[in-house]
Amino acid sequence: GADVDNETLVTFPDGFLLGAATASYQIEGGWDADGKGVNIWDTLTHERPHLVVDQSSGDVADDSYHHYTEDVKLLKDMGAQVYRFSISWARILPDGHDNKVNQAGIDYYNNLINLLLDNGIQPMVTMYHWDLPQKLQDLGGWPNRVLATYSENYARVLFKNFGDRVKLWLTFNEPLTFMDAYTSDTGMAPSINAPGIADYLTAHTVILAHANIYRMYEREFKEQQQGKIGIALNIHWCEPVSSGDVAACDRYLPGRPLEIFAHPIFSEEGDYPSVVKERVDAISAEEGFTTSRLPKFTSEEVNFTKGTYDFLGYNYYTAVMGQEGVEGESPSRTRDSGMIQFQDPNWPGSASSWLKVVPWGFRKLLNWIANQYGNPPIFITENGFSDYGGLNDTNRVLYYTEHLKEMLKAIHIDEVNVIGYTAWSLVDNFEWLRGYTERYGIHEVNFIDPSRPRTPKESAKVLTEIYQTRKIPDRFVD
Ligand code: PNW
Repeated sequence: GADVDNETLVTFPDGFLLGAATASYQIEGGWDADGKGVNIWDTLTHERPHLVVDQSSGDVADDSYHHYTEDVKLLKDMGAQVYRFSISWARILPDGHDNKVNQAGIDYYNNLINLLLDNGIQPMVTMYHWDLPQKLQDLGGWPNRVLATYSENYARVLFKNFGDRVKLWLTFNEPLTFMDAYTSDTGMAPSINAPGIADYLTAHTVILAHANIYRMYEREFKEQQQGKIGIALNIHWCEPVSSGDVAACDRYLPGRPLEIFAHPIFSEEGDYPSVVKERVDAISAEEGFTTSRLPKFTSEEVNFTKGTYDFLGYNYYTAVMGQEGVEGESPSRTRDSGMIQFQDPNWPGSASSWLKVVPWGFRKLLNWIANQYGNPPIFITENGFSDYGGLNDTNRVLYYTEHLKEMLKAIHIDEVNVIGYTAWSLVDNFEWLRGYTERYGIHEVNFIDPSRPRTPKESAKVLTEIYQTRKIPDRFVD
């Protein structure tokens, strides 16, 4: 590692971007306003409300559709340089297809983008953060490969309308999470139960869609617009239980989640990792499948997909322990991985059952990505902590300061190429199947008051200090 002084170690490099993140369905509301079409989260919350713990929905949420000027003010007051938000596909293309564009949707995002730029804040746009137009789900959703083409058509509408001003793009948010929306009928939208099959089909379509979008931008827009395109991936750090479990964690990292998406796009060979192909093909055969449950890329597709990135977006929240062994039903990705996972009971918790506080996992994972893929530029697109609400969010303050310190060690000591950071989330919002019970905001939102007032929590004040001084304050450094 590099030799660095204590002051540098807690300071953000020049040019490093700091900001906050949100997603359309979680904050916008206006679910049927001004010509927006129905998406799969509208359908789930309206038709199967029991799947959401408090039976709530994003119908109104933070009502950012009507209060976006307040969101921009919060960002401005914090000294944020970048705002990561997502575009609601069905607000732009109500039926999912590009034959019918909803001008009110275009106007909404134009107003938001222009206001951000007027305030010196760079927009970073996620094209897809889980709110698929229902009309495309009616065709089968992501397991249907035709969506790789429809996604490209949607992206073209975005580049045409916003690409003159938006220079940072993410094609997809956490495909690892939304492929699981096809593995259980009590899970996220569309909540379909086809584990070990529809999840792999989803991954395959999403990888091809990402590549289509990247190549289309290269052909039609890049020269003029000069933007950068990435994808926001997520994975928990996997800590081996013992030295005999290193291989199990290696299968978890490459075999299971992250590399399913990262290897075809970021590795030099391209394609799925061979450990994934071998295991899923072999286990499929053992289970009596004539065709492997893992779809195959042609060599043209491997070459077309390889290298379709300008940076890697990464969402870090937590870690797991991994051990050799088999768990999960047959067929399933869990079973395919040949690893048993659990979390150390000594790790501090949060309001979310899956989120334990493991800051050192962040540094280890950043190093793992850098080693695996030749140190690509990494943008931390999400990192955050949940509680049950309240302005005095001491545990969230600690979560942010500890994780930022680990990230700065990765940058300065390990020389990992991290280029930006957006905290999840700017505001309390609709936390998917946990409704409004788990809060991730650095600003509190009063969901009873129709004007949805926003109030800075202690964490917003500390992040403001950090963003303005561009260093971790002394009182958080030991
Ligand atoms: C991310 N898990 O989701 C999403 O990108 C956000 O929309 C979400 O609000 C945030 O993290 C907090 O949940 C995740 O179970 C959902 O491991 C679940 C998991 C991880 C990330």
